Amino acid sequence: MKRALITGVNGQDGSYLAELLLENGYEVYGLMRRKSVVDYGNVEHIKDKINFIYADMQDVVSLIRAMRISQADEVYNLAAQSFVATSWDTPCTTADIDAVGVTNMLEAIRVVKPEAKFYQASTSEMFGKVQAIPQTETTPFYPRSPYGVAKLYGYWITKNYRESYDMYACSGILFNHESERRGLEFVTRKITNSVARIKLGLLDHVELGNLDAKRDWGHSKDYVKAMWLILQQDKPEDYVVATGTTITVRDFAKAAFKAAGIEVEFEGSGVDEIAKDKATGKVVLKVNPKFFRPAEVELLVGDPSKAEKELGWVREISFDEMVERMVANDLKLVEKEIKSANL
Ligand code: F7E
Repeated sequence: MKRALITGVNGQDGSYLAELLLENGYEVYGLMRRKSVVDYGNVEHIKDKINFIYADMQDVVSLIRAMRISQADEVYNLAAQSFVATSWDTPCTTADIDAVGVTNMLEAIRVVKPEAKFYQASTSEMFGKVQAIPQTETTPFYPRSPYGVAKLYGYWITKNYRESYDMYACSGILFNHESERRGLEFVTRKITNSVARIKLGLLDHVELGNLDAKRDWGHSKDYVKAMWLILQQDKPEDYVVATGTTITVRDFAKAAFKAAGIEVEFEGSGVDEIAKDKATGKVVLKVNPKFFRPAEVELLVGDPSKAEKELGWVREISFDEMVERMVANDLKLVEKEIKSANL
């Protein structure tokens, strides 16, 4: 039986990956940070099948302990301060976790079990102000946020440990991936949850930032399969994981409203842009500059050819299906909320 250690196990990706590894007969270990209230997050439904170890990415001793306990054959480093906007508020913590934290994990592996395979959750945010379209494994990086800069360190230190110590250490450069389990602060889930609230009468309108930003959006469940495949190869290499298509935030919102049966039309521009419900004329979306970022990543679109060819990775959930699933899930959650509050 293979043993896997997942950092960030209770996040969106950690939960889908834990499900996948359990289905494949792995013994799964997950890092937990101590909090006064225990929160299993997205793994509540499988918490009895996961061996939790208290540890912290900023505490290398705790990571060494986690490696000793788990004796992991595969380590998936998904723990991160992953919200780009917050990285301007907490740049140092972001660097401690997303950059130095990677070295901490690699050192723990090197000390306890150097033959263990290591997956680093690298990100399309490293491409930032893109130097080529679409972005591939050889596109130069130009990060645009403290998050992107920290992640770039994580990418390079992973490559460096591979080259310095001959470790099986590699990165998946994953483009945006979303799901029903996405945190509410990310734009996709903020939109689908707000759409559900608008549809069910709990909210007038949603306020968003830059509607022109373009992202390459896939479903997390498909992307964790790529993580696993990356660690099943003969040679450790880095891979771009993406859909190859790009969509604006505006069009994501349009698709989400449509999935809830609301046709919207946009009018105005810049900070005055709004969207109205075509049937009622009511304003359901406004722009609020509060959500603009100090530096923006305007366009991301990845080329997944290498992953498709070498890993045999295929994406199964289309953009439309993903949006429909997210909206249906949020409608259900909001209905439940209404029932339990007797609204
Ligand atoms: O923003 C724009 C915002 O926060 C997407 C993380 O998983 O993917 C994610 O990073 C876009 C940006 O994700 C709002 O300005 C407009 O252009 O959903 P997001 P992200 O920054 O792309 C990468 C691959 C990661 O690695 C990250 O960890 O949407 N936007 N209006 C907004 N964004 C938010 N959050 N809220 C708004 O109201």
